[in-house]
Amino acid sequence: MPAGERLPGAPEREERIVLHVDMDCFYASCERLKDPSLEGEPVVVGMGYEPGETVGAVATASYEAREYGVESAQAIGSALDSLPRKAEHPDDPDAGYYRSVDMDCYQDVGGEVKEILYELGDTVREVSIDEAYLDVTDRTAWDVAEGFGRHVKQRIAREVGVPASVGVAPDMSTAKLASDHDKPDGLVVVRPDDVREFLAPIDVADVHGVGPVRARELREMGIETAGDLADADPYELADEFGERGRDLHRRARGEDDRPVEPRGKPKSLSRESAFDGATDDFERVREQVATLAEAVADRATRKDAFYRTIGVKVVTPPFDVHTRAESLPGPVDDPDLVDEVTQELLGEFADESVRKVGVRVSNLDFSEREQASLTGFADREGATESDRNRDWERDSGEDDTDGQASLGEFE
Ligand code: DCP
Ligand code: MG
Repeated sequence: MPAGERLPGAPEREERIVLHVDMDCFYASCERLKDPSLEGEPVVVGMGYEPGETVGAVATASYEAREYGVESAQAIGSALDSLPRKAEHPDDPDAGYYRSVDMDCYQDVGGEVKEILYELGDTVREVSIDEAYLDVTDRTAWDVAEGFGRHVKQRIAREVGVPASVGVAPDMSTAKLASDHDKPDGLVVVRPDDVREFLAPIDVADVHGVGPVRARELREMGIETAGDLADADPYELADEFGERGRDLHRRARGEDDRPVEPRGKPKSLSRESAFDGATDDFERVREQVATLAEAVADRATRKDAFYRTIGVKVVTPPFDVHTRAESLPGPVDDPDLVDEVTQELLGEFADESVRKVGVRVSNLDFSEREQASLTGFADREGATESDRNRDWERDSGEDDTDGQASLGEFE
C-alpha cells in the first residue's frame, strides 16, 4: 500500500526501514582525524592541489569553510579569494586550512565506517566512499527507529571518530533526502505516515534521478517541488519522460520500492547491433548509432551510473574492429553528450562500409553526486583525443553489454 494511505490505527509493520548514511564533509573530517587541531576550523581539501599552490579543485570544504562560500568543484584559486590560507595569513580570523587529497587515508577511514555498517544492517548497499544504504527492517522497529539511527551515528563517531548524517525512511529515495535534510551531524526519521508531508516542500531538483536538465524541464511544466511532482498527472510525465517519468512520479510519492541490495558494479555499459551484411549507407549508420547512444545513456541513467568515457565501435568487412573513445574531465549523466560525442567519433568512418556498430560508456561512477558540481570541471575541449584507440575489449570481462540483442530489448 502506498505510504500515506494507511488506515488510522493499522500497524506500520509491513513498511521497510531503510537507513541512509552520508558522512559529513568526508575528506575534511578525515583530515581532522589526522590533525585534531583542525576541529572547528575552516578546512578545504583540494584535488590536484599542492601546498602553497593555487591550482586544483575543491574536493570538499568543512562546514565552517562553506560559510565563506567555498564548495565542491570550485577552483582552488576562487576558494582562496573568499578564504585565504592560514599559512599566509596567520593572524587573519577569516583564513582557513588547505590540504591535498590523501586518498589512502580516506579509503581506510571509509572502510572502517563500512565495517560498522555491515554489522548493523541486514543488507548494505555501498554507494560511494562515504555513503551507503542499510536495510534494518529486522533490526529495529518504527517506534525506536530514531534511537537506532542515533546508535549508528554514535558507533561511527566513537569507533572511527568522524561525523555522519543519517536518514531513516521506508524507502531508499526518501532515506537519502532525510540524511541530507539536517546536515551536518543530522538524524532525520521519516515514518511511513509522514513521507508525503516530508517530501512535499523538497525542491524537485533534489528528487533522486532528477538532473539539472530534467529539473529545468519539470519547472517548465510548473513542477517546482516533490509535492508538485507527486500531484502531477503520471500519464503526462510518461509522455514527456517515458518510463523514467513514472519512476520520478513514484519517488516523489515515496513509492520507491527498490530493495537495498549489494550492487554488482559493471565497468561499462554498451550496446551494439549488426547490419544485414554490410551497409554503405552512412546515414543509416548514423541513425543506428544515435539509437544505440540513446539506449546506452538511458541504461546508465537507470543504473544511476555516471560515465567519464564515451566510445563507439565500428566493424568493417571482413571483420576489422575499430574503436574510438573520448574521455571527459569528470563523470556525467548526459544523454545529449553521448549522442554528440558518438556522432563526432563516427565521422572518420563516413566512407567505409559498415557491418556492425556499438556504443559504450565506461569509467563508471555510482556515487550519485550532483552533476552540476562535476560538470563544473567539464571543459570538453581540453580532453579530446586522450583516449582514442583505447582497446574496446580490454575490460570487457565485467562489461554489462547487451551484445547483439536486438533493439527494443534493453531494460
Ligand atoms: N568529492 C569530490 N568531488 C566532488 C564531490 C565530492 O572529490 N565534486 C569527494 C569529497 C567528499 C566525498 O567525495 O568529501 C564525499 O562526497 P559528498 O558529496 O558526500 O560530500 P561531503 O561528504 O564532503 O559533504 P556532505 O557533508 O555534504 O556530505
Ligand atoms: Mg558526504
